[in-house]
Amino acid sequence: SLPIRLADYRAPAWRVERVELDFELGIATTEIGAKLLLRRDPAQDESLRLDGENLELISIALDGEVLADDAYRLVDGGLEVHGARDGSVLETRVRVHPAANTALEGLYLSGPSETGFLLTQCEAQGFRHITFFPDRPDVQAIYTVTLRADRARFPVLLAGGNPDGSGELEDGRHWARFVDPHPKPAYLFALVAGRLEKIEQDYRTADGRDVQLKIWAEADAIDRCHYAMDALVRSMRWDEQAYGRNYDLDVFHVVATHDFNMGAMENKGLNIFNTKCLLADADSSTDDEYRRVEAVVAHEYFHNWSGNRVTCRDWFQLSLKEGFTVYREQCFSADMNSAPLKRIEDVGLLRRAQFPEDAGPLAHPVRPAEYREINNFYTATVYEKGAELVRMLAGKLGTAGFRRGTDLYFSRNDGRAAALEDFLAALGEANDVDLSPYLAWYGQSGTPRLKAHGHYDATRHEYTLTLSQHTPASLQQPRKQPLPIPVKLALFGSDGRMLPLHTDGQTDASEIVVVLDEAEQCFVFRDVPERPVPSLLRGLSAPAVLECDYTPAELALLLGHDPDGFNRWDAGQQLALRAYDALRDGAHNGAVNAWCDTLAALFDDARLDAALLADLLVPPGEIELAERESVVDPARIYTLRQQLQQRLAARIGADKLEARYRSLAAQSTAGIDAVSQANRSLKQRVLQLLALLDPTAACHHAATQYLDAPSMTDRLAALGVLARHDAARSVEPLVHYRKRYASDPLALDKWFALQAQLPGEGALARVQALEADPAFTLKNPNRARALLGTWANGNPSGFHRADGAGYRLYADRLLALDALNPQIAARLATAFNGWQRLEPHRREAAHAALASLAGHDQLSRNLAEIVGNMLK
Ligand code: DPP
Ligand code: ZN
Repeated sequence: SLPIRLADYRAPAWRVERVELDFELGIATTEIGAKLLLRRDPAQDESLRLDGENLELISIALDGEVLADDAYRLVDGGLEVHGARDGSVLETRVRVHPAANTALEGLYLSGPSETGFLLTQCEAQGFRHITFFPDRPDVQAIYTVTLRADRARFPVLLAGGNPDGSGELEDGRHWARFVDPHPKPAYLFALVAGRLEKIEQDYRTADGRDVQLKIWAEADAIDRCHYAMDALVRSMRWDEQAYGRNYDLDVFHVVATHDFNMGAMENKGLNIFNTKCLLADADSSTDDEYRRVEAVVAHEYFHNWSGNRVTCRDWFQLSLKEGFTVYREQCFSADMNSAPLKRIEDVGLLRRAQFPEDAGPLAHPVRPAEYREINNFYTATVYEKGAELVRMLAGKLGTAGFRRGTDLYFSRNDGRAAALEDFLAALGEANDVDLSPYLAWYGQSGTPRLKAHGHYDATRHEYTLTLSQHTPASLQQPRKQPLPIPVKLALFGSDGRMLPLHTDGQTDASEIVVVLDEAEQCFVFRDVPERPVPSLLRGLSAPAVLECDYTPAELALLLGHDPDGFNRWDAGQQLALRAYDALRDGAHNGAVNAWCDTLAALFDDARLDAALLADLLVPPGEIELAERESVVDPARIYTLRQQLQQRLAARIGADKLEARYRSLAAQSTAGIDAVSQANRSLKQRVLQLLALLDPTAACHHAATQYLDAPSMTDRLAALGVLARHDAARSVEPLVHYRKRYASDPLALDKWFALQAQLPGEGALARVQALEADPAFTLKNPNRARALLGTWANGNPSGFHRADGAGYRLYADRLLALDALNPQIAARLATAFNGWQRLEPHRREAAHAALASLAGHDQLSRNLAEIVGNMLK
């Protein structure tokens, strides 16, 4: 297939003003009638062309007349109709087969045929699997949807919009109708039909609308939806307060399914969630999962304005809604929890997932220039880097200025399909600043390297900071241009206190932002009493990699003294990288000692937040470490990182670790309040460190903790330590867990994932054994991700075996998965990212596996694009 290019965008020649859909629902077969009121762009004279895939056309009529065979033509991927004019009404009737739809795109069945329910997933292009339609986001229509089905088999019938009647039909069937008054693109259409239970709550918006909130799930899951409801109410309030955005329908439905390609989907008035991102309870969910539920519920709710009321002109603008909504969700989570911890989590994800993507063969700009399969562009770059770009703009405008800008953006673009330029224009105009230079960030891939060099003139008391930037070339963009990089900075004195800053423009702040918008620039600070230690790119003020010639002692000073938790953590991460390098190169121990000594002192600091301490005690992960190597040996990286942590554990000392563990364990509760979560987080980290020094003692604690655990977080933490340090002793609890949670798919996913993560060459055999477990299936995306995805993405030393056997098995599974679900196959295939930098044996084996995949002629467009880019 040919690539689709941003540069080729043209407004639609045909629009749909209203659409009436009629579903005759059945598990094996569903029939769909569609009635489209068409509008033609007078400036274009193309004949009508509608998208449609895997649709069996039963009948077609134009303006009430059945169409003759030569008046329409079924073509690859759609339908051409002759004779339509502005105001014409096209009626089609098609047949689809939900139970046979394993791709989980369009209308499909969740669960077994006898008991499961029907649902839809339309983003990005699923609607064309439901009916013939101009399936593009700049075609926005008013939807009237009527559902008909057997009442006993499908007691609950839901679609987006407001309810507009329901009733009985003959033969035990019933119907329900929904009207959505807000014009929307087809990707936001949704329906759900089946046996579902609900919880509900009334909500009154700030502008006075009464809304019924309903969360729906199957009987075994409905009791675990209360936390999501709580998060939904808090999200709705927050959006009213932070952005002045009110909800705009009389009902808001949320439905949970175990079978979902994504995390969740923001369909208008009918959000659909992967259970993984919706269910939460103390017995089966970890603290991370609680936070994830809160964040995803907020994310999908926030889309009602950033995505639905203002949608995207075309899929190249995907980050217009996703980057902005991720940013909104990040701020909400920061407000609900701890801002520094949230920032640590988000920057960790950015460095682990987005930076490697941006440096490898799949690199693409936040606004890609072309794609073959849009589903491959729901990436860390579009989401996470996109959110960082919004954060930069928000930082530049300040809270009040950013709000002025988003108010203008929403009011000016309400009901429209917008482009990224519209977003920057509104933010800029509302604040009288020209933000157009920031557009360059959206069009250029790669992570800029920011180099910093400081010079102190002791006689003039002047400090000169020279900043320079460089973005490594990529295949598509051999020449990168300088970008505007806001660098938030502070200067520290040798006593660890922040120095007041005096520049030409400003005075006396202790933290300022300078913007580097050329390849190199100098910034001068006056009245600096001593040679300062600069703290740069604070809060990660731009998605860049900082390269600064700090001494270990300078980083240790920042790690020990920075009043801001995130910046303290970030200094610690940089120092840990130095320590890692020293260990690897057999160099002088200065950095290792500085890192260990500073953390050992902080370990004893009773004022430090326990959750922050837990994060400080973790060095950068294996993927981040691999990013800095030109020749990657994952086994060696794993070993060195273990050694580094061992040094830290030894420096703190077994006695102190043991004592801290005991005191934290004595305070364990089942609560999900911040204090209880912090306790669990630190307790887990302390136990892991203890296990590196004294595995026998740690496993003894872990065995007890597994049995007594009042929460899933504690239970899994204990299981993880046992499985890593005493395989024999872990057998019994693993069997116990498997039995205890046999009927809880989400808890079983964690059981698969925990074992898939165990390091070393034995991982392959373990994965194969787990594939034989009766609960394993490639048909469920969560299960496939839990075992295969965790192994390939979250266990570098286990996946990258020197003999390449891991790659061969994985390529095999990708092929099998591709025949079922191309979106998931393509997503999992990205685990090969970075293969070109592997040491020669592994590189050759990875290349062979990729080449054998590329040689198959039945690959989906999804998988073919990823594999093809990987081999470019
Ligand atoms: N459901 C996905 C999300 O909310 C795609 N829109 O990010
Ligand atoms: Zn989203």
